[in-house]
Amino acid sequence: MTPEQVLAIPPRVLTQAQREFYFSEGYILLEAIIGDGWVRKLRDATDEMVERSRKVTRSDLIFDLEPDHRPDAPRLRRVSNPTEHHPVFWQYVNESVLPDAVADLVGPDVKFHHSKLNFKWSKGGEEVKWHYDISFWPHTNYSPLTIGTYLYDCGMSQGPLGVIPKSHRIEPMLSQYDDAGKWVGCLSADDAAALDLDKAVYLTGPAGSLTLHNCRTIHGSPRNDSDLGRPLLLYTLTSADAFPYTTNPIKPAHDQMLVRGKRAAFAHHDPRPCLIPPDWSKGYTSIFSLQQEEEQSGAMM
Ligand SMILES: O=C(O)CCC(=O)C(=O)O
Ligand SMILES: [Fe+2]
Repeated sequence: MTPEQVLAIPPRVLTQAQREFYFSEGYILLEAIIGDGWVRKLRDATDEMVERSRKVTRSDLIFDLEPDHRPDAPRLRRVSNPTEHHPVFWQYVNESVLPDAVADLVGPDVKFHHSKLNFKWSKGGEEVKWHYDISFWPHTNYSPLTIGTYLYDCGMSQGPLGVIPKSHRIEPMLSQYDDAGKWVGCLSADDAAALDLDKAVYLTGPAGSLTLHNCRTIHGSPRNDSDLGRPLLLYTLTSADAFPYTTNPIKPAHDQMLVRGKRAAFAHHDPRPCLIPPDWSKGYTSIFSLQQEEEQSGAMM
């Protein structure tokens, strides 16, 4: 659906002004929209995942670990596909207000693409450099968006998600390959320096806040040198009429399942070209490993 078609349908949870803001700016922050009940369940499920990680010594398909992760002092970068590893993460994306908020931005038929739980551990959780998501997993249109849920309060010192307003409109798309043609998954230093970085908006908020950014919106997040961790639970959802045309890099079991509405009868195609990733069927390295230039062949996001 086009933004105009989406906006013509009465909203479920957002105001019309919030929807218009998202389409104009490429992001929106919904402060403390998730109730305490869900926040508690998500924190407990996250704690269980951290407990399980104590037995893991090197990054694998589920756990992406910082190099100094230890059984008695876990340091996780990411849990991939959390919806497959704890039922609460799948219940949340189906039964909470989250998919209703997304339906207000992509239309009533909403599909799951993937999920991940990014930690940004206290005292050294790594920076995520400026990048946009869609060229990791191109789709027939630009409805895909990523929703972050803050499980705890996130202030400036915890490495909040930062977005560049209106960057989803940049044409043509900037490259995420280096000068030698190697995929780096982020903008070059020159392209990043040419952005309006002083206009970056850092999405800080209390526990239960949602960050929503469009798949073309340039975003990143600073290091977390504070004493508090910053678990950020991320889901990528799309309009049901958006179809991926490259391999899903992390092969989620729930890929393409509907979380609201019905299956699309027709694919919607946006004519604007999309930067293509490397062939993920040959292996995928997480954005963290990639951006920190670590060799972890086979490690998955
Ligand atoms: O964890 C973050 O701050 C952002 C991560 C992100 O943008 C991504 O994984 O694509
Ligand atoms: Fe991203």
